[in-house]
Amino acid sequence: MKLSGVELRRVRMPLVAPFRTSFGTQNQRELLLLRAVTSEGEGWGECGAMVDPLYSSEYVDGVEHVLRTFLVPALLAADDLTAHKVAPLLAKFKGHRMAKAALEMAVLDAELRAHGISFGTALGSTKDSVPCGVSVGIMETIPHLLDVVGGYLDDGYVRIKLKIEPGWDVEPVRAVRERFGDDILLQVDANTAYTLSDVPQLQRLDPFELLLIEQPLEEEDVLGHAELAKHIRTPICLDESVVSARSAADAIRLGACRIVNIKPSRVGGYLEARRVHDVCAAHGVPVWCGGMIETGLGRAANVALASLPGFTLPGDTSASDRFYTSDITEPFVLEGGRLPVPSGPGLGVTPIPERLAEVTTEQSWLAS
Ligand code: OSB
Ligand code: MG
Repeated sequence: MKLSGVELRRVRMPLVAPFRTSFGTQNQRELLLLRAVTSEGEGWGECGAMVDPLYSSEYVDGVEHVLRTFLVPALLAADDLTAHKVAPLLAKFKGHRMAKAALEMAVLDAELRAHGISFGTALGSTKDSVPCGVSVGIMETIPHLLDVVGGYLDDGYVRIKLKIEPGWDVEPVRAVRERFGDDILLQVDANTAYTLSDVPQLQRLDPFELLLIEQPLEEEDVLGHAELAKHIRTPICLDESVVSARSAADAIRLGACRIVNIKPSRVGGYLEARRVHDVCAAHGVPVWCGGMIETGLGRAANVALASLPGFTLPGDTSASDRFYTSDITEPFVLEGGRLPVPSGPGLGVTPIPERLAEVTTEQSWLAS
């Protein structure tokens, strides 16, 4: 396969409600989409990066620059391109995993569409639908939080994840347990908002039988998580700290986590995400699929990944209407708490041209 060019599209989509995490509040999602045009046909990629480098060091303008200057030219120069060659061809450029992930996704989609194989089949899917959880932002008040959580439970979500930060942790968890009982699957995500001096406060979460606490400490503090694990009963799950299959293996070996959140964008793509899954499975470590407020394109690929056998916990693979009134693909709709794994070639979904045009704010074409 020969890459003829890549179309970069910056899109802006309003969110149904502001989404607040410990690192900031989002009112809209601005992201980069890629359309790879190859000798075998075209494919779509979506980049997980946000406008500001608050979740990780990558951000939309930076991604666009590194794609334009280094990553896309390196692939345009390759004569016999396959999705599995993307990471090796880009390996000399350090970091920029989200940019690399988006490019590999577009090439993989083109390749799979050309061969009539779905993402799920290519990655090793073992089921045709996946159970879904939902990530719930930090709210102004407890009553509002309870309304929102109640709404998601009515929708059928099988697992609730509460975003937490110092000052919004034990009380919201207690309130949700009191209102909805001990049987709901409940977990929390701190997005690095705590330090080891918060051990006493984090111990106060122990009685609530949470499934896990996600990324309490900073990204580089893997040893700190291993230390924290000795003092709290809630299982620690890493998100930001796991950037590759190797770092997942190291974190497990150090005792820093008992569960891993796999986000393909964070680890450099769907092929590395599968390797993270494999490493975790080999160690008996459950994984689940995280999210980056994806459009229907990224959501399709995430649902496919979440249908691999090691994904034994519900992911942040919520329906399109969790974030968007109107998606750019046919929307993903929750049925009995599950989403169907797309079975068509490649992603199995394609942007609806009029919808894509509506949300596109900038467009450019990169070719040699
Ligand atoms: O930490 O999982 C996270 C969204 C943006 C950045 C980081 C995170 C999140 C979420 C939402 O929690 C996940 C989703 O449903 O897309
Ligand atoms: Mg997280």
